[in-house]
Amino acid sequence: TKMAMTTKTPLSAIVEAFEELSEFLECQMKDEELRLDKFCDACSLVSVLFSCLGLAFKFAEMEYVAKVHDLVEASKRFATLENVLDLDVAHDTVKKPGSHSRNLRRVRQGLDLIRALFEEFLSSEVYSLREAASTAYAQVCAPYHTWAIRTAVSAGMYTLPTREQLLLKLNETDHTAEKKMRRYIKASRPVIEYIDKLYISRNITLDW
Ligand code: 1PW
Repeated sequence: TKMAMTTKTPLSAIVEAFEELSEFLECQMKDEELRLDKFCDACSLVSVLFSCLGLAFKFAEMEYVAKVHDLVEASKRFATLENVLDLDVAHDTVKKPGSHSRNLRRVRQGLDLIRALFEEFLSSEVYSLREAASTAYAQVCAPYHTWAIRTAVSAGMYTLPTREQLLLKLNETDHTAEKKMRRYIKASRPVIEYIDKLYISRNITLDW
C-alpha cells in the first residue's frame, strides 16, 4: 500500500541510526566523543527486533530493554560513554552487577548478536531463522551465558517465527531486508569496535 511505502520500517530506522553513529565515529575530531544519549537512541530502536521473537524470548527482550533503559537513565548524568567507563573504573565497579559499564557490555552483546544473526540470515536463502539465530547465539552470546540460560535459549529457538513471518512483522521483503541487513552489518561494526576499545584501553579484558 501507499502507506507502507512512505512509512519508515523499524529496520530502516535502526539502519539509519547506526549509520549516523558510524559516520560520526569515522569522521570525528580527536576531542569529540560519542554521546551516550545518541547511542541510547539507536540501541532503543533495536528492541523492536527482540520483540519480534515471540513469547519464549520475552525474557531476552526484557533483559535487553532493561539494560538500555539503565543507560538512558545514566545519560541524564553522563554525557559520553567514556564518562561512564571512567566512573566505574574509579569505583572499581566495571563488572559489578547492575553497573552502567556492565550493562553497556550487555547491550554491546545484543548489537553484536543482531549483526551475527543478519550475517547468518544473508549467508543462504534457505537458512531458517532458527538455524541463523542458533549459530549467531553460539558465536556471540553462549560463551558468556550460564548453562541455565543457554538451555532456555536453545529450547526457545524452536518457538521462533519463520523467516517469512519475521519479514512480515518487520514489514520487509527478502529484497528490502537484505539491503538493510547489509547496511546494519557495516554500520554496527565500528560502533561495536569503539565500545570494545573503551574497555581494552582501560586494561579491562572482554572475557565476561
Ligand atoms: C531477531 C533476533 C534473533 C536472535 C535470537 C537469539 C536470542 C538470544 C537470547 C539472549 C538471551 C539473553 C538472556 C540473558 C542473559 C543474562 O545472563 C544477562 N543479560 C544479558 C542482557 O546478557 C545477565 O546480565 P547481568 O544482569 O548479570 O549483567
